[in-house]
Amino acid sequence: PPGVHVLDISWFTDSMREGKPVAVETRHLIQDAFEVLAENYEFNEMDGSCLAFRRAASVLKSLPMAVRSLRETQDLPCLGEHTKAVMEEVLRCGRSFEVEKLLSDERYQTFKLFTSVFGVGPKTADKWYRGGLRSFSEVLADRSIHLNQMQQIGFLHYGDISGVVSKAEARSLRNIIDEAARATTPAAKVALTGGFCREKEFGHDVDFIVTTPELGGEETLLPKIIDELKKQGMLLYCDYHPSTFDINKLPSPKFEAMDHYAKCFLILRLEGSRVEGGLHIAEGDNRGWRAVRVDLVSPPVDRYAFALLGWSGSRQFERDLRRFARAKRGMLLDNHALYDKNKNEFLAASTEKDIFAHLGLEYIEPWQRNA
Ligand code: TTP
Ligand code: MN
Ligand code: MN
Ligand code: MN
Repeated sequence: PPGVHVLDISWFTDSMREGKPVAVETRHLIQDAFEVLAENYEFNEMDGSCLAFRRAASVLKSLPMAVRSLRETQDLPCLGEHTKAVMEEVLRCGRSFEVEKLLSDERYQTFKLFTSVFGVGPKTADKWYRGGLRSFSEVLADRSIHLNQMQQIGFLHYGDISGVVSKAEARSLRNIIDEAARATTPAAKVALTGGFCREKEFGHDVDFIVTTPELGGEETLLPKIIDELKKQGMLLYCDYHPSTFDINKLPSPKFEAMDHYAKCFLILRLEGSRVEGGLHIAEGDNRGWRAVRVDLVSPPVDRYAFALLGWSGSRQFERDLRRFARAKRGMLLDNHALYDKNKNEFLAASTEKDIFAHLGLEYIEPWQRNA
């Protein structure tokens, strides 16, 4: 009803008690429809429209109950004409014809397939699609195509990497990274971040922040850990990016989503684990191991809180937090720092709680950040 705030759940719970029928399924139908549309905009590199649908999906996700009529959404933020039209269709017909058309669209299907390969983005997918290619076998048979190392490894381990990573696997990897870090740098600290620190059951990779208590100690940390993993025969692929972080260059004119810390995107061989029902293109099936994606980032210890908040995600939560900081507080937040434009100064923080406090927000735990 008018005047009900998006976060006020009493109205929804009241209608539940009155026993009104609630289409729980509809909620997923709408969110899935939004995701397909967002994805298609991503394929077409229409970032604005893509974000609009992701944001709308995130607003619906934040509601305690499914939306039952368009009228209920009139006070919700971030819902535009197009999103509302899709919603109305799903509420009325149980499906969206625009989405169904996309799902059976050859271009959408092919982009979805190609971009599911590690190292293949919309640009490469577009090139292959325009070259008339529609399947992996066509791509792999085409002699005019040069696959870079990332894409080669992406095809090689396709079945494993496109499968989900479980919590148990994340735990094993935590021990492995812990040991590799401490074997080379006894004082090293390892923290689980990304989706698994938000207590998600499954992920597409496992993310860690590693640092040392002493400033500067982080500079050699990642290369050492990578060497150690290699020595143990676990390293299948490593894309290492040295730090480009320069404290004197803050604030950057445009606070960015990507950060300047040393980081590596890895594919590790995890023993005693396998992907159920994975589609293996180039590997035998009788293995006692699987390939798994791992990200490591190593900020200097005095930047730790900002790096942790940035890497804890979700991406949508990060976007919204930054937008809130800018629009409502006149502050710039990124993975490196918080800058107060009113006072023209940086605000120091040694914990995530400090950052929430600077922003005048109640602290919320990572599992509450699954926007
Ligand atoms: P992801 O690992 O992509 O996402 P996720 O862990 O939330 O979900 P999943 O892996 O299960 O799909 O990214 C984790 C966070 O790291 C995300 O909030 C964005 C952030 N990030 C950066 O801040 N800088 C970077 O360079 C990268 C690669 C990620
Ligand atoms: Mn992740
Ligand atoms: Mn992801
Ligand atoms: Mn990641």
